Order: sequence, then C-alpha cells, then structure tokens
Amino acid sequence: MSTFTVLNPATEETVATVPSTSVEEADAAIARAAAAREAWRAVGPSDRAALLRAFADAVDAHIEELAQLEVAGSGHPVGQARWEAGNVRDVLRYYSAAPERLFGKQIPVPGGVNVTFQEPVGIVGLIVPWNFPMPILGWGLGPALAAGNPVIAKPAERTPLTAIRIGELAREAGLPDGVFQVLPGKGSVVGQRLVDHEAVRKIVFTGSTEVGRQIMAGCARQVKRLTLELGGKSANIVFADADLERAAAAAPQAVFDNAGQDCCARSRILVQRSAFGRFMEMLEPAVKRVAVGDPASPDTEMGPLISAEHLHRVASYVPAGAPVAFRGSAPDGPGYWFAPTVLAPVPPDYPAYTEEVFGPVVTVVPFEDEADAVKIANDTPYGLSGSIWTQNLGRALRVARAVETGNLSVNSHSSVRYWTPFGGFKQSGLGRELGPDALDAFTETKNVFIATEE
Ligand code: TAP
Repeated sequence: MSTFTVLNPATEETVATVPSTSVEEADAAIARAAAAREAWRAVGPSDRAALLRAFADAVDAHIEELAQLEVAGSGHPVGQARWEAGNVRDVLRYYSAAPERLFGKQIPVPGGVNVTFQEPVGIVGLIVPWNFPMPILGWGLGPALAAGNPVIAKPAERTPLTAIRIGELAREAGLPDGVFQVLPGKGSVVGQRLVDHEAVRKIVFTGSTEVGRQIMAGCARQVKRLTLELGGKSANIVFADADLERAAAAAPQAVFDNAGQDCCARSRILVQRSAFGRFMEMLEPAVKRVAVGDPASPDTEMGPLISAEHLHRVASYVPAGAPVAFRGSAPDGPGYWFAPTVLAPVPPDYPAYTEEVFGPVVTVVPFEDEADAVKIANDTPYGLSGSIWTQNLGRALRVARAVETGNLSVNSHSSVRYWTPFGGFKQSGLGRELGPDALDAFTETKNVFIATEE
C-alpha cells in the first residue's frame, strides 16, 4: 500500500503517515456510495435532519481535537483553527434545517397541474484544497448531505488529517455506511477518478484556476454538474474620505490572514492618491504588529506557509531588488516562514501585482478617482472578493455594483458567512456555495404534469 507523509509546516517534523487511495479503492468507495444512495435518499426529512444535527454535535464535542490536528498538520494559528472546526459544526447545523424545507412548487396549467420535486443529484465528489481544509469541506458537505446525496471527499494531499477525523465523527454520529467517505490521496489519481467516474454526478472543486479548468473539461465529457471556487486577486479600495486609521488597521488581516493563503486575500490595496502618504504611514506599524510565530500559541496571528515548495514559489515574487516598502517579521529556524511584505511602488505588469501570490505579499497602488479605482480593480481575470472604504454610502454602493466580483465588504474586511452566498465572477469560479440557496446546486428539479380532466 502506498502512503504519504504529512509534515508540520512550522517545524518540518512528520505528523502522520497516511495511506494513499488507489484508483481501485476509489472505485470501491464509489460502489459503496452508489449502494447507499437509495437508502439515504429515502431517509425521512426529520430523520435526516436529526442525523445532521447529531453529526454537528459530534464535531462540536471534538473542536479542540480537530483544531490541534489543523495546528500540527497545516500550521494554522490555534485560534483560527478552533474557528474553522466550529465553522464545520455551524454549517452542518444550518443545513440540518434544510431537509424539512425542501419544497417543490405546484403550478396550475390548462387541464391539470404541474408539481415540482427537488431530487438529490446523486453521488457528490468534493475536491478540497489545503488552505482551509475544514471549512471548505463543510461548505460542500452540509448542503450535499441535506439534499439526500452520498458524498465522497478528497482532501488535499498535504492536509488530510481533519477530513479523515470528520469522516470518523460522521460514522460515530450514526450516518449510514457509504453516505460520507473520505479518500486521502493524490489529486491526479483520486480527484481525477471522481471526475471521470460516471456514477459520480456532481463535483465541487475548490482550488487553483488551472486545475479547475481541467476539471471543468473533464466534467464536460459527461455533462457532470460542477461548482468551481478558484483563485482571486482582490482589491481593497481605500478612498480619501474613509476612516483611514480603521482601513489601515484592517488591511493586514485582509491579506495576511492564513499567511495570505486565502482565495479572498485583498492582495492589491488601491489608495486614492491624495491619501496615499498618510495611509502608508499608518499601514507600516499595522504590518509590523502582525504576530507571526508558533501556531500553537494563542497570541499568534499568522503561521507558516504550507510547504517548502510553496515558500519557494511565494519568495519568487519578492526577488532581490524588489520594491519592498516595509515588512513584518518571521521566525528563523525550521518551518516555512515568510514575513508579511508590502510592495510599493510597482509597475502595472509587476507579477506580484497581477498574479495570485497566495502568500503574505501585498502591493499598494494609487488611484485618482472613483472611475479609476473601478477600472484598476476590474483589471484582472479574477473576481472573488474585495473591500471598499469610504464614508460616502452612495459611493460605496456605486463602486460595489461596478466591481466585477462575487463578495464585497464595505468598511470591513470580512468575506464569508455561511448563511450568505459565496462564490466568484469571471475566472474565480462557477456557481455559489453557502446561503439559503445552496441546495439548488445539489438537487435537480423534476417537473410532473398531472391531468385533472376526465
Ligand atoms: P490545487 O492544486 O488546484 O488543488 C486543489 C485540490 O485539487 C487538491 O485536493 C488537489 O489534490 C486536487 N487536484 C489536483 N489535481 C487534480 C486533478 N487533476 N484532478 C482532480 N483533483 C486534482 O489548489 P491548491 O494549491 O491546493 O489551492 C490553492 C488554490 O485554491 C488557490 O488558487 C486559491 O485561490 C484557490 N482557493 C479558492 C477558494 C475559493 S472558495 N474560491 C478557496 C480556497 C482556495 P492534491 O492535494 O493531491 O494536489
């Protein structure tokens, strides 16, 4: 049996050795899911709701254990890791209310009536990235199960530990065999098999735009249902009339959260030229205050990058002679550390300004007026997130409508709430997760005409 090793990104020590799922084992798991499909679909709405609540309770009882696994296996600061485990619980609870509310419509038509049913789509394959192993798993898992589908999750090879544990908790909570399975292993083997296997009827993929394109092409061959959550290069737009102190204080977390390994990272800060100097003066101490260090310490705000390979990639965006305005700090010694880094001024074709770095690197550029800010913000193939800082509500709404992106915050850096929709414009993705309509992505509408005339 082949295995792979999970390393602690803060120490480079081995945390666990995990079996790597083969194509044959993936096929056997898909067969188990297929065998469970009818029974799971037939579980009555209130019983399915109760099972999801029991699953949420099991996660709740193991928040600390899950958080510690994420600290060791992904290098996430412990406070963040606790929030992430709690997010899985909250998402399961939120969607546990859905089975009892999965209504169709009745539509009067000449000679009878049409009724619609929301039928489960079938086996769902969740392909999860390494940056938020727990929340992103939960966002697909909760609504897919609630809609009556069996789920097979493929966690990222680097970060499988919390998904494996959540799979065990599902069984302990009473979910029937085959309803939720976790297959650690390679994307090119297990992930690809989920895409290629005809019995898998829906793929939810979160990851890079490059792999997302391949998955979309693979799903197209079978007209397989697909949700894509991909990359981002989001703008944090600061107008001169904003509360500059608040905007500058919030900017580091908006981009350096999870060491910048966040699809919603506001990695381009656009500041109105008349306020540029004042903003930079306030940004510098805020960046230097970011507490980078041991993820197990409750005071740590930013941990290491996920791997040596990723560290090398991030560092390539800040070569010798790069226009570094200022930097925060990072520990020496073992671990994949990279200090928060602010680049300015940069030319418009500068790679760290145009490409997704997925690390703690931000560029700051000036803009002239509202039209210029919107033009710069939209000058990217991505459209996932962004922020607007201004005291002028009309301007906030105008700019929010004009920026081509799926999730915006005004005078705040927040991005994701499980009870509101989340997803991207342009090459940041396809479809929406979370919020009250998430079950639409995991059901098919069936339309039945019933004649009422003799
Ligand atoms: P990817 O390399 O794209 O990997 C994501 C997942 O896909 C992993 O589980 C990976 O498995 C698997 N995979 C790789 N090749 C595959 C294939 N040919 N067929 C099926 N599955 C395959 O991304 P990443 O580096 O882990 O994550 C970073 C990217 O994700 C960033 O671009 C980021 O912006 C994006 N992201 C987007 C969002 C949202 S919500 N829009 C959220 C988080 C991250 P392995 O682990 O074995 O490679």
